[in-house]
Amino acid sequence: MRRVVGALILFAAACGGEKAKPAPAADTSTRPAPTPPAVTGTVHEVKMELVNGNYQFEPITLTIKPGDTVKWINFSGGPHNVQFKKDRVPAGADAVLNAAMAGRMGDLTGPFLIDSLATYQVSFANAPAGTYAYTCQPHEMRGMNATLSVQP
Ligand SMILES: [Cu+2]
Repeated sequence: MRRVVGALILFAAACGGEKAKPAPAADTSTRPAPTPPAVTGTVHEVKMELVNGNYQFEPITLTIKPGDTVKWINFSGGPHNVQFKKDRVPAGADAVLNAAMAGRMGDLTGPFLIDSLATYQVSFANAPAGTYAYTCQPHEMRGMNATLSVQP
């Protein structure tokens, strides 16, 4: 048994480095884990990154189907977050988004992603079709803005 555990540790160490996933949170007693949002539909990844001095979402535009999930990844230059622009989302989207955004810091505002490769997922189940503009609060003035469209 001990040998097996040792092999697993070696394996984990060998795989360390980029894209290392955090170990499964077996210990939930030390801090309250936010309720993981339900993943629905296709998962679309959007990087949050700093490239050549530019803070950006990549891709900067994205088209998804109703019910898909968008997963933002703190790739570089964080902390980042996702804040939808209240006056630039479809009518009726506010309530759906606020319900779908775990750990919100405010209206339509996701938490800061601090750890490298930390992710934040939002399900667009029941979200109305249309274009959603969003920004990263820390870097809004640096032009870190993007849109996604929900198209049936
Ligand atoms: Cu940012």
